[in-house]
Amino acid sequence: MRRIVCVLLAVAVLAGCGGSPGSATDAAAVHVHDAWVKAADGGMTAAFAHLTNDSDREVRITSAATPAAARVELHEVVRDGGAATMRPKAGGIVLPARSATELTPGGDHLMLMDLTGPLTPGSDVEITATFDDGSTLPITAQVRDFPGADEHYDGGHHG
Ligand SMILES: [Cu+2]
Repeated sequence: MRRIVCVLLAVAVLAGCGGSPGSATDAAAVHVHDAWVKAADGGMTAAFAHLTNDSDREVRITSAATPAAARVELHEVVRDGGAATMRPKAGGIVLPARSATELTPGGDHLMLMDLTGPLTPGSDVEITATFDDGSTLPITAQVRDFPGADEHYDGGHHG
């Protein structure tokens, strides 16, 4: 009898973890690879990474924060005419089920606004990404020299 109770308890504990290991929250479903930030003396810069969503559902990054910047915006790059312009991405960054998403120069990225200090190559920046369900994913991004990612920022202005 005691043995049966123990087994039932074990099952209850597993069920309490969501039943699907590693994807109980949106953040737990996502893995980060090769995260990096473009080196900058101040002002703004961008962070990039490879993100994989290993779950069977779409998840969405809705905000991000870092001690290295006053605030972080989620940006997309749009081409109007020849010029590439970046702007806040409406609704955040969507990571489709069972797929990889790249935050890359010329594409979606995390924009670090009003840096609190210079970001020098070789150092690390800790970024926290927050998902639609409120779960958070810590991202360690390595600072690198990079000559591109200089898209014009329209600052949300229109016209
Ligand atoms: Cu940007």
